[in-house]
Amino acid sequence: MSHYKSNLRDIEFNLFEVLGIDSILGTGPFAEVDGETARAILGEVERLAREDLAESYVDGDRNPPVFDPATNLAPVPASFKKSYDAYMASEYWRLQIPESIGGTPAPPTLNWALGEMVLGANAPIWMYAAGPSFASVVDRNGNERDQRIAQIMVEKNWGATMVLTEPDAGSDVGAGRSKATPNEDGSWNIEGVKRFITSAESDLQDNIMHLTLARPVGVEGAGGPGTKGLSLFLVPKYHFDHETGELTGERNGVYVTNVEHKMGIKVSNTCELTFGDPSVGGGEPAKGWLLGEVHNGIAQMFQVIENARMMVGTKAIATLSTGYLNALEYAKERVQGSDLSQAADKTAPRVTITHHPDVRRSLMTQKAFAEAMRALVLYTASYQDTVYLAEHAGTTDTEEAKLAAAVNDLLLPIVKGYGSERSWVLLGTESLQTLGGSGFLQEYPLEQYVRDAKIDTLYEGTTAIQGQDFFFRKIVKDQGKALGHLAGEIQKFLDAEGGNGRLKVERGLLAQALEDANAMVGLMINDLMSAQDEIRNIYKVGLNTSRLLMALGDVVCGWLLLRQAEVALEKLGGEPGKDRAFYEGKVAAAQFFAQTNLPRISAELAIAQATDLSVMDLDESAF
Ligand code: ST9
Ligand code: FAD
Repeated sequence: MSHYKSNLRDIEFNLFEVLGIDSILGTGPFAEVDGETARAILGEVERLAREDLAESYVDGDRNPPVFDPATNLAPVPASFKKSYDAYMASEYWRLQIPESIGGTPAPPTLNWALGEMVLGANAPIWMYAAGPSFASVVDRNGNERDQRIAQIMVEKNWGATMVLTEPDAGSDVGAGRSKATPNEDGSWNIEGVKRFITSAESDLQDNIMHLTLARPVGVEGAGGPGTKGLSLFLVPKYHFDHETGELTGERNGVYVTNVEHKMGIKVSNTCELTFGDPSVGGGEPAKGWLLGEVHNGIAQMFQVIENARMMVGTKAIATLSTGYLNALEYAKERVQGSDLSQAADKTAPRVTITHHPDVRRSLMTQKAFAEAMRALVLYTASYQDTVYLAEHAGTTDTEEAKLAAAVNDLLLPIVKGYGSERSWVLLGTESLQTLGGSGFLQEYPLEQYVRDAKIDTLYEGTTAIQGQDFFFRKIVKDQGKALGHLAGEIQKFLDAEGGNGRLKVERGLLAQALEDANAMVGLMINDLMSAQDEIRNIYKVGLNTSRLLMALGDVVCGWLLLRQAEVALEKLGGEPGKDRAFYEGKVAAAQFFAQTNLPRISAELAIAQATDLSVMDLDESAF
């Protein structure tokens, strides 16, 4: 039986009933994907995920790849290869890439909906299969040579990696020391050691393209300090003819020199990658080609990072959703104890644990967060749809397109930072907990979910980095434009009367939460301004960036659920038929989230208001 439990009904509710993506399907760039086709693809990917992809989830964990230092190889288990091959054979990965390199254009909303199911079933498949998506960044930023390389990467289904981190450069990417020296023939020699590189070795593909950040040396106008001095190089594992794509048979001097032993996602190889070390492999130089022949590495790499941050948030949320549905199934069958109202009667019949108030609280908490954060992912993707359509129409300069790009940017750290924190915590404290001691056993998928989801708060920028990105870049640097738009959307909802008066109390709670979150932003901006006179006040901001990220995540999620509840109430007012319970569940989740989470934001504001510098003043020895 599959570990993976999807929620296709809720995905379709988001896409078609709330976001109304039918209006953009079957026309313009999406001519080949109409509403009917999209629904068929969703159904097929759901089956694929539940059956073929989920099949190797456990085996990949119990029999992970083993690194062989003699050959520098780390093959994946056969079971995983079978799942990977099934995904590649399905060809659905083509929906994410441009036509010019072999893709079939589809809206990001549809792609992230599919992504949720693949990532929930077996996330490393999505990561190993990301070569074509990486190729789209090569295509977008490349010159003619690179655009041909991008096509080759897709034609040949090569793998690809994003290569930033070094032993002394994690969050601080700009501290990277790997260097690049130009050769006469236009290539560069890369030297250095990178750490923690995902998918840098496997036996799944004939070649791997490493998108590598390194600092040029001896080149005027390039290679300065920090992130801005980094350039992006295409460094293949094997050399190939840049026109035909045929492998030349020569090995490039970039070798995996270790594979990490990890807490989770063990089948996803996390590699130390050594460039141009004469003592490694055949001692060949590691040759790279400068992407687009421009020194703009960090900005180019951030195109990959933005996509990967969305991916990580979606992975976390997908795991929470399947975690919840596994917990729900267990709770409906597990008989334990009597109904609380009959607790005094020792002969009272035993009931399933879904009868216990605390289990109901826990299940509804899981449902509300899983559905809220799915809504968050797909709402964010709807801004990506707007950007995509503008790019296609050549109208990226319009106010609408610029705003959509900025709102997407604003929401990304919420998807990644808030999404991963809430998911990882709830998977442990609620989903696994629902199974009691059984949750701790490998017989059930929950313990693997918890281990596999922890990474989501760490890679692609830790939660602390997401909080800082959110406040300093997405709010302050943006001068509050995207945040103002989002707050305006929430205010519009508050001012409207939808929901037959049934959401009145919850509207009140949302209004208060929005006011508190706005006050928190105002407070932090004041602290930031005051730092111009008293620099240490910047610490007060730093003490609250993660808090703000989580608070605003709650506000947005609370709002998105209430918006859904309005749609559900309308449907319930008609003839919901077999969907009655589904819509009633939507309303209940929205009310529960508002009642149990939004009031906490007032307390978070009070904590932020009371922030002082005592933690910063304390001597390190007192910790
Ligand atoms: C990793 C991988 O962890 C884990 C899983 C891998 C799985 C891979 C497979 C799946 C991925 C598929 C992807 C396919 C791609 C498809 C694409 C399709 C189109 N937004 O603030 P400054 C830029 S990998 C955009 O001064 P510092 C910007 O250019 C490792 N750009 O920063 C800016 O210049 P300007 C992940 C941003 O103080 C410049 O950077 N590691 C953003 O120099 C400098 O900005 C991390 O994530 C942004 N949000 O450096 C590192 N932010 O201002 C985390 C910055 O002129 N650390 N830029 O525009 C950070 O993010 C740091 O804050 C820092 C600080 C490094 C940016
Ligand atoms: P550090 O940066 O040392 O952070 C340690 C702690 O300090 C964290 O809690 C952090 O939040 C905090 N901290 C650090 N700086 C600040 C600050 N300025 N303000 C506040 N708090 C701060 N990298 C790649 O390039 N490519 C990959 O494919 C890749 N895949 C990975 C896969 C796995 C399984 C893992 C574990 C990592 C991967 N990484 C990859 C690296 C990953 O992105 C980094 O681990 C991550 O960015 C954090 O860097 P670090 O581990 O060096 O932690």
